[in-house]
Amino acid sequence: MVYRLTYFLPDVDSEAVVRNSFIDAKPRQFADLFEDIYLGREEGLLVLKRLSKSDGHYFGFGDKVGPLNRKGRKYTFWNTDNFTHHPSADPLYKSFPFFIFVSNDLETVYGCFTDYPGWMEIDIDSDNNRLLTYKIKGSGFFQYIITGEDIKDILAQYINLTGKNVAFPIWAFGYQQSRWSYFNEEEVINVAAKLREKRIPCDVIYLDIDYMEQYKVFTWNSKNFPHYKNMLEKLHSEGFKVISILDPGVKVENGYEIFEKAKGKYFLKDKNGKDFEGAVWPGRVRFPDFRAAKVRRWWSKNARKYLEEGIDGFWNDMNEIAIFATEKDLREAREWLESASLEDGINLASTLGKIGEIGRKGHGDEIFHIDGTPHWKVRNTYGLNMTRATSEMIQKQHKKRPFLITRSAYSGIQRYGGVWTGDNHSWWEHILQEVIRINSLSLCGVFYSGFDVGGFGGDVNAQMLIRYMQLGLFSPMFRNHSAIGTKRQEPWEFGKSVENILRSVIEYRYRLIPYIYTQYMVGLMKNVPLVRPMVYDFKRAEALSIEDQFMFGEAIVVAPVYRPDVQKRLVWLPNKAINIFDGKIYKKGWNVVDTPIEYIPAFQLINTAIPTAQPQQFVEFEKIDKIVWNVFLGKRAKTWFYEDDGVSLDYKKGIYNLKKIIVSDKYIEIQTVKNAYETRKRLWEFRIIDKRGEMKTKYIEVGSDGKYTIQI
Ligand code: MIG
Repeated sequence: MVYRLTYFLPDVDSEAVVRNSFIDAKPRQFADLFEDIYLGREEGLLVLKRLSKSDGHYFGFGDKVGPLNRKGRKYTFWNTDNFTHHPSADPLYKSFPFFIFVSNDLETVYGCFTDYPGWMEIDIDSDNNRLLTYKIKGSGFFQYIITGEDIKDILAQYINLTGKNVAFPIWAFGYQQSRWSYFNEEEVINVAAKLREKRIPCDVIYLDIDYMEQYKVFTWNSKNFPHYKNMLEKLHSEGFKVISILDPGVKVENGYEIFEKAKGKYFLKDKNGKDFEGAVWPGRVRFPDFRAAKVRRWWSKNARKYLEEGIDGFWNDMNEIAIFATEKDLREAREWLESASLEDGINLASTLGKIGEIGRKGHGDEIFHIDGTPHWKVRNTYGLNMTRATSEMIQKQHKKRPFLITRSAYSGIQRYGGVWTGDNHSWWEHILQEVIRINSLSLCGVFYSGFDVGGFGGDVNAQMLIRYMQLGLFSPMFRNHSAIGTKRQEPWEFGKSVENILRSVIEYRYRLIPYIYTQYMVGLMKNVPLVRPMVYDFKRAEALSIEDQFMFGEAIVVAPVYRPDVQKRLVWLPNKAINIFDGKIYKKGWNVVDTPIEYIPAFQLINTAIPTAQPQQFVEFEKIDKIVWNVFLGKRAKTWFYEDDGVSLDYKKGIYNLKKIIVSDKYIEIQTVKNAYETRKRLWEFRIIDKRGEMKTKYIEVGSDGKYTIQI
């Protein structure tokens, strides 16, 4: 059940909640969970709750860094371009003020979504006193308390409240190559050619800010991309998709069409009602007010031209909003420096520090939306509404699945697109950190997420790149991306032997495409994320406190390597399992496993079946003519096989093909549950491995429809 608590009527709507699937309630109804012990209205609103029952774990909060269990710390929700993700960096790019509490005895579970799009702080018992503190700058908020069976149930209800994930196209599950920047069309084409020549599978190539003329949004740099249409055509003919970056800041320049059209009409305002100005890449810019529907329509019309010319999707960057400085900031900074002297000592340090912080302060008080709403009340939804603009256009007008990722987001973003975690680093520590972040994003309803594989900032080395890539294989979005000025990290950058390892890592991803796509699409229908913490599937004490392993779909336990030169690592298995790379069988419970450089520990649980295919150079599902099922069998395995056109929104109308597969020690049964999408006939090979590691092989031809049974 979803209950809504009202802590004074809010004067802004985040638009995160799309369904009235809740019941209005009073805090005292939750006496078994918590008790409201204080409500204060000093400089905003402060609510204190004392936990009634037991101690426990708190999961969620999206892209926040730190441990998977969010307990013992205070978090700020105020979307910020915060690019050094040290262990306590906060606030970050996104705001997902949703957590799921699980008591240590696993008996009590509930979700808590505090829906407020302005500045907010949530303190999860940092005093170790069973206290939860919610503080907003603003007059009121709604809080949704979700009760239910378990994490799965709570998450499904949260998604029911905030909206279903829109499906990504199937090619979004292929490997993706990016760099800030591939500077001109030759470079883009060379990277693409090299991938094909070296037979390193890849589906997507990215264009970063340098494809634009002076960083002007909706332009092409005519010197470096004079024949961009030919470039796009060539890339498409070789099976690549191309994603270009969109930054919200529109350059102030007379005669620049986008600017001319929007000035005085579509931009955020300053306190005098003039268009607000700041500095980002292009220099002086103004920012579209994406909260207004007319602005979203104008923006998406421009984006549409890009799509018509052959761009396949967008990554929405700098939309926290990131602002390097305003005129006022510069004036102030000059004054500070003017009056500074060496004698200031500590004050000099803080003056310089203050100047360094200008880009992160958010300018909430200085910006106003077209309808008069101060920016600080709705800031956290800016990136969401920017993404919504293009997403609604692509879904409604093109009737296609949007490929849209965004750096800044708020709860509900899953209706419009996915996210990446922003500017991580080539640091060992960030491998584990990204595991935690994508798992936490899943628990906030975002099923398509990714991180810069290899690390964005800093120089990666061979071993770290391998470990990063091996984790990327098991994340929803598998994209290698790095920053300007850092060591290059395309798969061939570290010599032949590393290239060979990385090729086989990427090939393994393509082997898994039938599994990944089925798990993702069936997951979408059932509101089950592709990537999830162990405790999501296994309600056991061990699982509750594991943050360095996770489930990739229903069958695979992934145990990344996140330190250099590791020889072995500890893995907890909820059941007997087989290493998917080397076939070694492990017992249920704690195991010490080898970590050779060629692969990270990943295990198929007993009584599961994984459909695989021969790796392709890019995803072409309809061309797959054989499915190899890897079955690790105790008594009985049951699973699904899903297929559709991979790109349209028809799946929402039920236009797909779904088969139910049961493998037991006596027979295999395949049943077509839905045949609304016609599939080709394929050979299905079942490789059934039993507990002792012995394998039996069976073949069946499977068509679009029908029921198939064979004896073993
Ligand atoms: O602050 O467009 O997160 O992926 O390469 C730098 C340049 C701006 C930040 C993005 C990153 C992108 C970069 N951008």
